[in-house]
Amino acid sequence: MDDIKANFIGGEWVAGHDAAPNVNPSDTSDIVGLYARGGSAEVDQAVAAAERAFAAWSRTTPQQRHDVLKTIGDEILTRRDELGRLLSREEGKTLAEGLGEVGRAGQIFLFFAGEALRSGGEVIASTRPGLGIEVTREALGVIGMITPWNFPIAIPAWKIAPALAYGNCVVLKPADLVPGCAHALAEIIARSGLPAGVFNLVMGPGSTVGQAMVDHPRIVAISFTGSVATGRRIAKACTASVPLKKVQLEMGGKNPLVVLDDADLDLAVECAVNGTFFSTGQRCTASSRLIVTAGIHDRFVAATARRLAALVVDHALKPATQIGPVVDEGQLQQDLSYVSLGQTEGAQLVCGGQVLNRDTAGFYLAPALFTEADNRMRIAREEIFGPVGVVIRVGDYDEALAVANDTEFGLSAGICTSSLKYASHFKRNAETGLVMVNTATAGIDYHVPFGGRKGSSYGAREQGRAAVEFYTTVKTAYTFAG
Ligand code: UN1
Repeated sequence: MDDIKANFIGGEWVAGHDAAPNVNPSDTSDIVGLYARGGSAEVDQAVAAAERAFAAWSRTTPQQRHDVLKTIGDEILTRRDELGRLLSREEGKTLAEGLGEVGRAGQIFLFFAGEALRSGGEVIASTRPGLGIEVTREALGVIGMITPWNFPIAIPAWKIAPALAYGNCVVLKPADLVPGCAHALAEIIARSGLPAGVFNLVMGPGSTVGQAMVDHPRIVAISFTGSVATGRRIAKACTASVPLKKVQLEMGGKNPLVVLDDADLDLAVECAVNGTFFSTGQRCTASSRLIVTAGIHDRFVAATARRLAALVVDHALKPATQIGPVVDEGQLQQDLSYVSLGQTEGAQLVCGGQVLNRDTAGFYLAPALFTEADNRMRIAREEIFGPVGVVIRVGDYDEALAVANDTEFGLSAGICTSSLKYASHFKRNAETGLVMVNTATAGIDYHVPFGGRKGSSYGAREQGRAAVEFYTTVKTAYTFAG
């Protein structure tokens, strides 16, 4: 039996009560490792350690915080190949995608190393004589982070890095399915010079570890990325708890990619294939609705179907692979049930949607494309989170925009067009946090705000300079100087 990878609490590696195997979705006979599972006792210990560490950490100099974050970022980038392999092995995205994600995680730590040095405030004249006002930002305290399986290192990085940069302490619970990258990140953080207790890792299921974090009275804020149903439950619990918790939620999407008659066809197909199917469609930014005007519709569908048929779906670590497996059996069953639902609802399955057998036993699904879909169908309204594209035919730009916005979600929206007029109008009128012109709805930069509107996101934006909003609280200080 392998060594059990332990939780990291108060600067020590602590075994859980229990351990679970981390299974490779490309090859279920390959066990990545055995990972400890904690419970509410471990969450209590982690929060206590983080609280003890907070007073000193929140008063460290920006230089100290910069140096720690830079050390973490540098090690991630130096070990990019090894960590990228681990990521692809445990999550199933292709090696190129795994390497890209690890690079992103490293750069996020370097970005926030810089931000630690740049934090400042404002001095504002009072409306009353003799008074001066300073507006400054302070760390919150102990922050709980609950992260999903689809970005096992980038999402933990974009929550942890700003939290530490602004002087907070952290308890991280990574997705139970993919603890490997979070554990590797904890090892890197453990030797970065960060004082004991500032960062803690408690692995395990959301129903126990996540719940204990959400219920914990000494956790002051929760940042969560995951499903809508869980996000809503977390928001309720955070606003019902005493004291109230600050909460940030990044949840689902049903992101539209509009393709207009005047689009560059090759570019539009590229955007659709990348946005809808890369990372096996398992991105909250995936273009799961392809809204196509009538004049280009048939050419677009034919070219996209040809591209899909040629994509190599196989083991994530094989160099030729373009689409890795679905993450696990449960997700595969969900994808398959939407493929059959789409047919029942009357959409036409143009290609894909069937389970594929490969040399290794994994969860392989042929990328599926539906046409003749109506925006009222469930396949056009619910997030599938798999390699399933849904084409909706529309008459013109106005109808395309109306359909694009007719959704409970609002994360990302894209348009492929050569018209400046339509591109500009779409940028202003898409009801989303991200808007993409002639580029895929998924795949974002690490140094700018990320987040959505409506049912996709709640609370302050993540990433870039916007991250300061969630990870600090504002203090307005008045001084009477006579
Ligand atoms: C991306 O599209 O590059 O869970 C990032 C997700 C998002 C991140 C998407 N929070 O898919």
